[in-house]
Amino acid sequence: MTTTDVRKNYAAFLDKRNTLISIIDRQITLSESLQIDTWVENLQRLKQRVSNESFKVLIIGEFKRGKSTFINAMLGKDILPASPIPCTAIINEVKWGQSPQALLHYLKHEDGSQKEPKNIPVETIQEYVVIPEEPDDNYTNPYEKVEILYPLELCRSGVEVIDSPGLNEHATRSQVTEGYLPIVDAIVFVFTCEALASESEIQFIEKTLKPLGHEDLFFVCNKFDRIRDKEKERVRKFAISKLAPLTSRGESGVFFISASNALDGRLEEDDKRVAESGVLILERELEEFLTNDRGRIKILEPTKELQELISRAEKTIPERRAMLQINREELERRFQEAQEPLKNLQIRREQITKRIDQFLSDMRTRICDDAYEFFSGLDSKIEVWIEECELESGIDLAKINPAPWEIQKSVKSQVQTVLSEIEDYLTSKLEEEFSVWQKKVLGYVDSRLITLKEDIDARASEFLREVDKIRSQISTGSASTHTQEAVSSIQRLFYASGVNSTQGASAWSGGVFAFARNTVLASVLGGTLIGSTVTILAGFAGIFLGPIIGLLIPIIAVAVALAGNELKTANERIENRFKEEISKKFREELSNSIDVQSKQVSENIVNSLKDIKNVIDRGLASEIKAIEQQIESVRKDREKGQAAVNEKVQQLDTISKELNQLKAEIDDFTNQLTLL
Ligand SMILES: Nc1nc2c(ncn2[C@@H]2O[C@H](COP(=O)(O)OP(=O)(O)O)[C@@H](O)[C@H]2O)c(=O)[nH]1
Ligand SMILES: [Mg+2]
Repeated sequence: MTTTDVRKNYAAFLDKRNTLISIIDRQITLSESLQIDTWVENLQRLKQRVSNESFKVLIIGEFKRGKSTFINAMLGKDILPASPIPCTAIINEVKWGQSPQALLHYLKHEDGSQKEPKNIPVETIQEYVVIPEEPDDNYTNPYEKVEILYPLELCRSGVEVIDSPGLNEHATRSQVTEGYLPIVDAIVFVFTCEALASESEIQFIEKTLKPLGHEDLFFVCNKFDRIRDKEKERVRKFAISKLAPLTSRGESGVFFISASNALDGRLEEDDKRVAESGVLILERELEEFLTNDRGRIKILEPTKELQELISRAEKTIPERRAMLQINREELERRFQEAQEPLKNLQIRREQITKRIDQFLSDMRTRICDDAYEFFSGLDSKIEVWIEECELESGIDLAKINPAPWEIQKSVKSQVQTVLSEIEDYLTSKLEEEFSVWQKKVLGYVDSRLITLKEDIDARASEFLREVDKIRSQISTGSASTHTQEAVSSIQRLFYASGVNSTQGASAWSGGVFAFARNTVLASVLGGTLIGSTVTILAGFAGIFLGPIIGLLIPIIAVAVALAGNELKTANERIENRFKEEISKKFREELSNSIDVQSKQVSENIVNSLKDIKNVIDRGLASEIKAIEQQIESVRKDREKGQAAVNEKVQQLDTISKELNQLKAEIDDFTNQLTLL
């Protein structure tokens, strides 16, 4: 199989996307002739969204598994630095660009501000994205990520690849968890065959990836070339037994490849070597998953939305015709009569948004109380954890240089090692504890949101009934009987608001509820929920640990002076003292910050739900505007005189025909999509 075969599905996807865009464009033109600007804006947003759709593939794994090499192999070019020493220091996003370009993004400042990204030559990214070989103590990385734009075939097909440094590092883990897991389409987890499926790797899959809704993982067992032929079968069996149960793809989700052979093969145009590297079958599966599973949703969702917008436009044609044809006095009388109901609509709109505000504020209070209780409960837990903590590293007094001027320095380096071990240990304990709590809270959030949704749905139905009544009153002089809508009232508002209905749905299910893919609401609203964010874990575990190190150094220095010959007992004493001190300090910091922490957590959760209000409000506003713009347009036409009116009536016939035509095309298009 050649590379071109592999890319066929991507091409088919792009074709579909372009077809959809061209239908949207035609609908924009029609809405412009109807002079309903609010529709034009919504359609333009829809078009923007469809045009920007890409497939985001996240590559994760621990250090030196061959992630960067694998990405280079997929791209067929040595773009990312790869090396035997831990190398990538920051996240790299590789995407399509006409000419090579690299944008270096800075980390946000504490006050939330961020410097403009810096444009750097692609050849120099090494200097920025690589950890120095001998970083000094104070080495910190000022960058958030680098965005690499490159004219690569795979990226032209709409694929974006994200390379992450090792998951071994807390900072990377949280950046990946918060920033990328909620938005990526596919995850490739890279292992090395030389040390397959370690405890920490499995933990990350079970504790983080799966709860966030990523069931269909791709597992790559890399460096298969390093395994002796006679052991290959055994390794294969072992990997499958460990990994297949962790992905919904089962055995066919586990791949054995040599990324370096794949890369060299591509660079040397040696098809045989590429084929033997095992990378082709993986690429094909990935492509099928992206274009079929993910791609279908990416096209189908906006298609449904467009269908709804087209039928909305269709409904106004007879209304518009009637308004152009009745006598002038009668029309003005109806417009005047509509003023009061229109004002009432505005009031209803405000009531609905106030209701949502109130709801969110109640929720904030309740979550804050709950968080307070959670944080308070940590105190006794931390004590136990620290007691149970078995250190691998330790303080060895014998290795401490007793020369007075050296003590500080040699103690410091030992303390640092122990401290970072304890930090990792506590961090993972806290993360675990927090994720259990988070699940509980989000369960609560979800159930409250269902209630809110029912409430708003009822109010929205009333609102929309009112909208339809006004429209009919203006065009026919009497209120029509309400026709059954094909979509729910909330859905109609999502469409009218111009936001992605999946975004809307994810707002409902809680921005925080990244595993909302599996929630009740998700099934109520349909669609796959992407674009939600898990913000509440942010920066939580690391905060207490900062100032401890300074406190500990003197303790140890004193102990060293006292230890004399009894080194062994002294060591034990020191370690216990050390743990005690950390535990004390840690709990102290915690109890000082409980207030702030619980406020922060509840604030974060509620903030991520604010979209609900904005989306609904925009939908409500758009419905009102559409009526006003319709009236405005009719008025203008009538002011221009009878000839203009006649012309408009004729134009309406053409528009109506074109709408019919579009509708037929899009039905056809949808059928093709669902047949795929
Ligand atoms: N033998 C062998 N070495 C590999 C393979 N893939 C990567 N490597 C080497 O492993 C080291 C780490 O690779 P890198 O891509 O930087 O790993 P990362 O830290 O996961 O991004 C480099 O020296 C690579 O050349 C492979 O499939 N086979
Ligand atoms: Mg790397």
